[in-house]
Amino acid sequence: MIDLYYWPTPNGWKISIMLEECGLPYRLVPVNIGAGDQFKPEFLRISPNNRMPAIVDHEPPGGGELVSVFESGAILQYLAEKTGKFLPKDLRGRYEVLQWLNWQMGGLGPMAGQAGHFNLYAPQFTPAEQLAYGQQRYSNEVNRLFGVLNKRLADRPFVAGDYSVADMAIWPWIVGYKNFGQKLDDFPNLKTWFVETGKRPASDRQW
Ligand SMILES: N[C@@H](CCC(=O)N[C@@H](CS)C(=O)NCC(=O)O)C(=O)O
Repeated sequence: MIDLYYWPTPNGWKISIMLEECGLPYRLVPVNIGAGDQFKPEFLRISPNNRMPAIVDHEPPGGGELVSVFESGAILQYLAEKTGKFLPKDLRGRYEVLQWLNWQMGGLGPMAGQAGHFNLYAPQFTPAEQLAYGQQRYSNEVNRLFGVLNKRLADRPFVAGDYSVADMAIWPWIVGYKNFGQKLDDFPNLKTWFVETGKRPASDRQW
């Protein structure tokens, strides 16, 4: 059994999607980040960066003590290694996927998160004239990243080889594209991939 420390956000969805795709039994442990659950000492013991998602695996490969993992990219990699699914075993295929997983972790996720902050959240508290720079900076960067992904998807159905943890990491960060100041019609290859990936049953299971 795996405990999934979870709240319904793009980073949380990545892991619920992977668990569903793998058919692994799991138990949801809600971490209400609006109520401050991420700062509770028992959660910080698992996730010292006070961010969800995190997992605790009660049956780790090879047995032994429980394994806990935080950071969604590391969790996806752990689950892929545990199950042998959605991450190729050969060197070239593996790094093809891992580079795009890391592209999401280091680029798309943080930049889209900031774009969402300036476009959606900050206007509730901050005068509009103070927000334009941040809104433009991060929306432009998301626009660039969407362009990179669109180009990548010009001649392939998935981001790297077969459907993989790279697709699972990226897809939830396209869902809120309007909040990031983007129009999917500007990125036709990305749009096709987004719509098709959204039809997978696991993409629907966002608790
Ligand atoms: N790089 C981390 C980011 C996780 C993250 O930012 N989680 C947010 C929700 S999407 C969170 O827990 N926020 C709580 C807070 O800001 O205190 C990952 O991918 O796991």
